[in-house]
Amino acid sequence: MKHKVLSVEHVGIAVADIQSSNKLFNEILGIPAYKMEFVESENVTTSFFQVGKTKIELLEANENKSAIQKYIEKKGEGIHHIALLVEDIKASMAYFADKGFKLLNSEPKVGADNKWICFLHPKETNGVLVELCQEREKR
Ligand code: CMX
Repeated sequence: MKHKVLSVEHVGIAVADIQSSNKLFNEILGIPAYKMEFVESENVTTSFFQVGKTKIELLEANENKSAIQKYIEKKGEGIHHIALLVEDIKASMAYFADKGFKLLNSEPKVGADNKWICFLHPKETNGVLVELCQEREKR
């Protein structure tokens, strides 16, 4: 398999209070979140809104160790990452490793919404944290 991006799967937004942000994004998008989920591997609570073929993910930190807590302390609330749905996450990880990109995990890890995920360091991607993701049942 080769590295192939299928779509922008979601845009992740760091928020301080997910309950009030759920209400806000319900107003903005005209639809409620279709799910809320605690992601153990990342220490975050997430909610997802389906907007056409893509999604918006809200992320609230569960404890100080969380990447989201650190991000909000440093930069405030806002767009945290862009997730690309790839055909084969291992092939995409090999592709980026081969090109010298810094992968933030050496193996795909379990992320929110039933995905395998891997991040690329934002310092090498124009300051944008890029998440690669793949549906778990397709692996
Ligand atoms: N987008 C853009 N830049 C970011 C960033 C983000 N989301 N998070 C951190 N940075 C910047 C920092 O501000 C810092 O910039 P400066 O050097 O200019 O100050 C730089 O990246 C490096 O920061 P760092 O101190 O080396 O590293 P951090 O401890 O802040 O960690 C990162 C940054 C990206 C390595 C870490 O947040 C990480 O591993 N992220 C992947 C996991 C994750 O984000 N999980 C939460 C979401 C999970 C989900 O979707 O469910």
